[in-house]
Formats: sequence, C-alpha cells, structure tokens
Amino acid sequence: MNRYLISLAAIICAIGAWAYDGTKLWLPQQATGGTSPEITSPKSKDSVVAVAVGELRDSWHGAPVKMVLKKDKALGRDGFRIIPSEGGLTLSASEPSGLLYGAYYLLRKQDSGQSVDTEITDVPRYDLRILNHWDNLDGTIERGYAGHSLWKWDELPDVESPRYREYARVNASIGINGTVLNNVNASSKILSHDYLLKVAKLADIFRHYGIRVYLSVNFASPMQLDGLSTADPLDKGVAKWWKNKADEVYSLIPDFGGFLVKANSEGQPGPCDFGRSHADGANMLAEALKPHGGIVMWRSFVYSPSDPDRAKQAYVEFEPLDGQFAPNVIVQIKNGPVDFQPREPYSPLFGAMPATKQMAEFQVTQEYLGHSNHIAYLAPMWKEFFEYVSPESISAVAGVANVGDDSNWTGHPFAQANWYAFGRLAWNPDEDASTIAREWLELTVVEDDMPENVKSGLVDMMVTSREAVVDYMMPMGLHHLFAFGHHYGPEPWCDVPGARPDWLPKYYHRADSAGLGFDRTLSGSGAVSQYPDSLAGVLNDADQCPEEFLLWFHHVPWNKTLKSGDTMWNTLCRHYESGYDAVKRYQSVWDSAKPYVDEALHQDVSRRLIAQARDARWWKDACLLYFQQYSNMPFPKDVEAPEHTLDAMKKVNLGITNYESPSMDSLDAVR
Ligand code: GCV
Repeated sequence: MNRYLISLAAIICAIGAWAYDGTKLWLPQQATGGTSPEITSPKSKDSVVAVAVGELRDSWHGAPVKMVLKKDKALGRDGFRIIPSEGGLTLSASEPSGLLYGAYYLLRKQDSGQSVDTEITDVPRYDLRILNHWDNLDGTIERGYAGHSLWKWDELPDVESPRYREYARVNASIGINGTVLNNVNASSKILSHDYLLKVAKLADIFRHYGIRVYLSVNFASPMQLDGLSTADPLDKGVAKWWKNKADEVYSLIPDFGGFLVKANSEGQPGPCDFGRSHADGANMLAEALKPHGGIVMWRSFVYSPSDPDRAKQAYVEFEPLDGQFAPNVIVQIKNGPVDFQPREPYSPLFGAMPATKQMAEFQVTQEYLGHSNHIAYLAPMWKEFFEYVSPESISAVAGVANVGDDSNWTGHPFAQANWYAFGRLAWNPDEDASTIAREWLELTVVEDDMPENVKSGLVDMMVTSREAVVDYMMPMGLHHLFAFGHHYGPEPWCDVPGARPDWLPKYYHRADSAGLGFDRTLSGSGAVSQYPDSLAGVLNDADQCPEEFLLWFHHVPWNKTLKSGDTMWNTLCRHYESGYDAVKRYQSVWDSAKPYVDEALHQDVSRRLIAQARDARWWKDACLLYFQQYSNMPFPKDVEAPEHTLDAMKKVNLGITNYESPSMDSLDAVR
C-alpha cells in the first residue's frame, strides 16, 4: 500500500467513534490520541496561513505536509497544488487563501476515506463564491427556515458569538469566500456608523478564513439616513454622499467586498424612480467603490409591467443596457426567468449581454421546495442550469443562504447538504451531484459500518429528491401554484382580491377546458424568442419542447398525445403520483439506514419525511382535483385515487402569513 494512502481504518483508530452532531456540519473532527505528522508552515505572519496550519495540526493524520507560499500564475489567487513524494506532501499556493483551501481539501479527503496519492492542482472556476443572507436587522430572515439570524446585531460589536468563527470556518472549508450579511430588501440603517462598526467586527473575524464581507444597500439611503432630497444617481450631491460612505466603510473594513443592490423591484427604491436607468444607478455606486477595489452586484430581478409576460420582463429591461455597466459591476441574475421555482428554464438574460459581467444567483434556502420540512437536494437543479449556461460564460455565483441560528444551522439536517453542495459547485461547477452527495453523507450522517447498498440508497434518495418535489408540486413546466405569501402549500385556485395578477397561480397555469399551461410560443407571449435561435425553435414546437418545460412554454390540450404515447392529462397525473411514491420510498430507504445513523438524527429526519409524504399527497390531491375540473378526464388506473376532496383542500389554512414556515405541529393539525 502506498505509504500516503489514507486508510479509513487508521482514521477510525485515530479519531475514535463519534456521534453525529448537527452543530459540527462537515467540519474536520479533531484528533484524539495518535501521533501527529509534522506540518511545516511557510514563513508568513498572515492569519489565514495560521488557520490553515492549525487545521492540519489539529486534524490531519496522513503524511507530513510541507506548506509553501510561492507565486504561481496557474494557481490564481485561491488555487493550490499538492505533490506527494517519499518525504511527504507538498502543499503550495500563491496566496494564503490557497493554502487554506488546500488544507481543507486534504481533510475532506481524509474524513471521507479517500487517498491523496497523486499530484493534484485545484483552481476554483470563479474568484467570487458568495452567500447572500436575506437577514433583517431585527433578527428575522426573509424566507429563512432555520431559526433567526446568526448575526446578533444588538450584541455586536461587543459580544462575539462563537458561531461567527464557526460560520467562517464552515464556509472556507467548502471554498466560499464572500458573504452578503443582510437582506436585499435592505434597511438603510446598515450603512449607519453604528452598524458599520458591527459589520467591521464580523469582517475582522471572517478575514482569518479568507471571507470578505459585502452589504446589501438601499438605493434611497442618502435620503433615509441623511435627509438628502433625492437619491438620483446623476445628482452630484448623491454621488458625493455615496463616495463619502464608501470611504467610511473602507476606513473600518479595508477589505470590504462591495454592495449588492435590489433596485426598482418589489417596492424597493432605485434609479428608475428618478428617470434613470439601472446602469446609471449601478455605475454611480461603482464609481464610489472603485478607488477601494470594491464591486457592485446589481440584481436583474425586476418585473415592472414592461411586457404582459412576467417571464420576459427582466430581459426586456436589462438586455438593452448591455455594454453600459462599469467594469466593476456584475449583473446578478436568478437562475430562471421568474423566481426560484422548483423547475424553471434558465433565464434568457444569460448570454444575452456579452459586454456585461454576469453572475448567477441560486437559492439555497428552500422557499419553493418545502422549506426545511422536505428533503430536496438541489445540486441536480444547479447542474441542470449549467447544462444550458456554460460555466465559463459567467463571472461568479451567489447562493441565497439557508442558514440560521438553529443548532444544526439549516433546520432539516439534509438541508446542510445544499449549503455544502453550493460551495462545492461554486468552486467547480463540473463536480458531479451524486459524488458531492456521497461526500457530504460520509462527512456527516453515515457511520463507518454502513453497508454500501444502504449508503447508495441514501445517495440515490438525495439525488432524486429535487425531481420528486417537482413531480408532486408542479411537473412538466407548471410553476407558481403556491399559496399566496408563504409559498409552502398548493393553491392553484388562489385568488386574492387586489393582488398583482402575476403573484397568483392562475396567471401561470392558465387551466381552462382547452388545456393547461402558459403559451409563450411565438403566437403566445413570444418569450421563446428571448432564447438563442436554435433553442427557441425547439421550445416553440410543442412536439419538440422537452416535457419538463412543456407547460412553461405551451398551452397544451388535455388529450394531446405526448412522446410517451399517452395523453397530457394522464402524464400529468403520473408525475404527481411518481413524486408522492418517491417520498414513500424515501421513508423505507431512511428506515434501512436506522442501524447506521445516530438515533436522534434518525428520528428527526423520519418525522420530517412523514410530513413530506403527507405534503406530497396534499399537493397531488389539490392539484389533480383542481385541474380535473377542467380536463374532465378520469384518473389513470395506476394513479391512487385522491384521499381528500377539493373542498377540504381549499379549506386548509396553515395559519401562517408571509415568509413564515408551518411548524410540524401545525401541519399535523390541519392534515
Ligand atoms: C428578498 C421573491 C421572494 C422575496 C424575495 C425576492 C427577491 O419574490 O419571495 O421574499 O425578497 O424574491 O429575490 O428579491
């Protein structure tokens, strides 16, 4: 055996038995006993190097490691190289952060039982791998399902929660190097001096782990904080205000990353309020940040009624601005054209602005995929995005965080895997979703005696889980069938007097006696024409359009025969059934894992799976009974008859409002 082969047995001896503890996530377990190999650190006073050395000294059990800092263009800022030789491993990097990522790489390999016996060079695809927190200053989290915000603003800057350091460490261990601390629906207070001192305290902690801090800013801050009469980006006083504010920020946080902006969207102020364009607004902020090396991430999530089809609106507003943004502006685009639905085609803005830097925004928190009650492993969804949008065509990726102050950080224990997978894919979008799932399981949930067939059952459960959610919620391209406000349960019938039509399910599903789905063909809303010609032709033709997007792009007759040879109605029914069946199957898969996972963890996930199965049934019954009123067709024989009536489904009231998540007890009570 190669002397540097890291054997699982050795690790078990060194570490000893350990129980799953959700608080530790996938972090390296500290060694107890055994001899530690020599770790030679480079001559550097940099605190990031000190952290990297400390991690290896605390937890590494393999060959001696020599850490070397030397400029190597091929490694960029964050890349590293590991070369095994008779004397041990050499870990080299151009910058301290590269050594840190290399250290975590070694520990990940060790803790998941893999060897490091060949040379490897690992360079991240993106320089900017960033989490977006939608955390409010009052401690609540918009669309957060894992407790309150980690940031204890009332206590900062005096009190340093130990979780701040843990948070930075966890992110660094998966390659994340930036965090936007506050909600894009931003309070201008975050830019007040008092709050900047609090932000600076967090930045001081995160810096040791190579994490830069960014802030979401409210475009009307000059008016709200300092009483300026306008926030017009072309007004000299406004530009000066932002310049001074940027100077103040950098005087407190020299490595501050920059601003994230949601402007002229869902009631947020923006340059359009003053007759200016998004580019005018972004460039004015970019100018203020430029001397300090900061960037502006300007979101394209806008949907003013520039076109009757909401899916077209961001493109209509942004595509004409191509080439007008300053070099330190990146336009941040949600993966799909509407809003983080369980499945959307990619946003056609990607690739449509060749002279503009673009970044993808994914949602790690499960706003539309069962909150923290459902298993929905999202790596396959993000991989699907990269099948259409080449990773090279974008400059960075952001993920809306699913982290809160719950003891296990993410609510559902399996939701940790989404945080993990986001980091791993932001580093390398070519990684395989099931490899990441297996790695996460090995680092967290599974104990070492778990048989391979049980482990692969769990991997399969994770990898298929997002498709299962799509199937029982909104298959075949259906979207936004959610209850108004909380986005948890089904309400295809939902009608809220006075609400924007494009916040209501009927706007999207368009069910009638003729069929189902939104006609976005050339003879409908024309949204297909926003895609490149070769794809637009396929999407425009109901016989060629991939089935998973059929009802996104077409209004399809209920009895139309699809490629499978069956009618649209029967196919739809079977998707709902298949999603529900998958969750029942997950319950047995999880049962089979019982002897090999921690007992409390097993109980926790089992309880959530019971809720998920009930929710899947609820979705299936509600949607199929509702649509059947229009199809007037019977359920296929292989689809279980509904357990509920449509009237009963319409009466379900979770008693929660906007942004809240139902508790398990409230779910038990209503279903
Ligand atoms: C932060 C959706 C969500 C909102 C969110 C918004 C956005 O509309 O429901 O909670 O607001 O997206 O991404 O800005």
